Amino acid sequence: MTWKATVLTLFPEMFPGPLGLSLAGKALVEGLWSLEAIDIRDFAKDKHRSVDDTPAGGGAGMVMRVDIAAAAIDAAKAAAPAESPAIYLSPRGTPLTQERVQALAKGPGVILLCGRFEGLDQRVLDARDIEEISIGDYVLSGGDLAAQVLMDACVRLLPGVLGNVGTLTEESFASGLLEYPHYTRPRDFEGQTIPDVLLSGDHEKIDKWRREQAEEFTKTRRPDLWAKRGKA
Ligand code: 58G
Repeated sequence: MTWKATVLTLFPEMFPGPLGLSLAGKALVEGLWSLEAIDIRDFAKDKHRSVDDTPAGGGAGMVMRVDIAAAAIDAAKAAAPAESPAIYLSPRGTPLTQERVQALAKGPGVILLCGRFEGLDQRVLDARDIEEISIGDYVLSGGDLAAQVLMDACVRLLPGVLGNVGTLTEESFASGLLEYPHYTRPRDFEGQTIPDVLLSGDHEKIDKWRREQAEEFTKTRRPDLWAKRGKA
């Protein structure tokens, strides 16, 4: 069974989008993963095919209806591999981490519910065992781009997609440090040269320099990561 992303969206034409290109796109064509975009509007009941309604308690904007979302989730669960977790992309969710991405990539796939409007009726999350995940502390106009970010992070880890070149990068992130800086030719760019140590051929010195650079970047840019390095 190949890893499958089952996406519930009001804009199925957004998929595969960028995931149809480059490494993910090649892997999709090769059958290393699969994607099914299901149109939430197909589960609307009235002749206008409406999926949203005004918020209880008043306020601006519209809310995605619980009955429509629940029917869409039920259809996705039937179309997805057994044990695929259902995820709602939301700024209120648990922050997505590389560790969670690794776990999702090892599983059978994901069901991704993409919200629009002001969000989803709360009751569907509780009624259908849906996990909430956030890709960062900002608000998007729809969950679709967040779903694509999550899928991209998973797909590049699937066997055969990136080969082994990803492994070291993953380990470096898993170790809790940011990546060291990279260089390639030319040796001199507008007076900025490649650090001599990288041209020395001394791999012990190079490893030490890279580790120091990674630590320095992490300390200054991500004190939160630096504070919990080595833990967990
Ligand atoms: C406030 C506004 C709450 C995921 C909109 C919920 C989805 C950010 C992320 C929403 C998203 C993220 C409707 C549009 C969810 C709904 C969606 N924004 N940070 N927007 O992962």
